[in-house]
Amino acid sequence: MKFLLPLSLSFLSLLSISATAQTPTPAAAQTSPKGTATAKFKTSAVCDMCKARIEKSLAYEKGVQSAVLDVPTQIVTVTYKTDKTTPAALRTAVQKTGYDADDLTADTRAYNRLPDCCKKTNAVH
Ligand SMILES: [Cu+2]
Repeated sequence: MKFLLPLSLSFLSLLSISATAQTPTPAAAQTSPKGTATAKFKTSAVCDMCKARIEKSLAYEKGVQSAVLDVPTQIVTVTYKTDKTTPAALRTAVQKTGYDADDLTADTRAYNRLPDCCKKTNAVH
């Protein structure tokens, strides 16, 4: 009977994963419940300082509810109010912070002000 325990445990965790996955996000969501949507785009962030810098500047953007950057993948996930801002405006905010956003290139002056460790010529670290 012992061998059944791990099995039923993993079955339970599978169940709870699918239960939570159902609720909020149809991946490329355009209209989630309260007029919010989620945008994801690739940045040129290379370290935790970049992460903090980008998340902070996005947090100050009008209409942004949350911004989370994943350093290993360089992808920032932004939840925003659709009546206050657009993915294009969010990408521009990232550019002005000194980072690329998808195919948009970082604002040169902001980029030049970044510390050396945050230059995009560095590997993610
Ligand atoms: Cu950095």
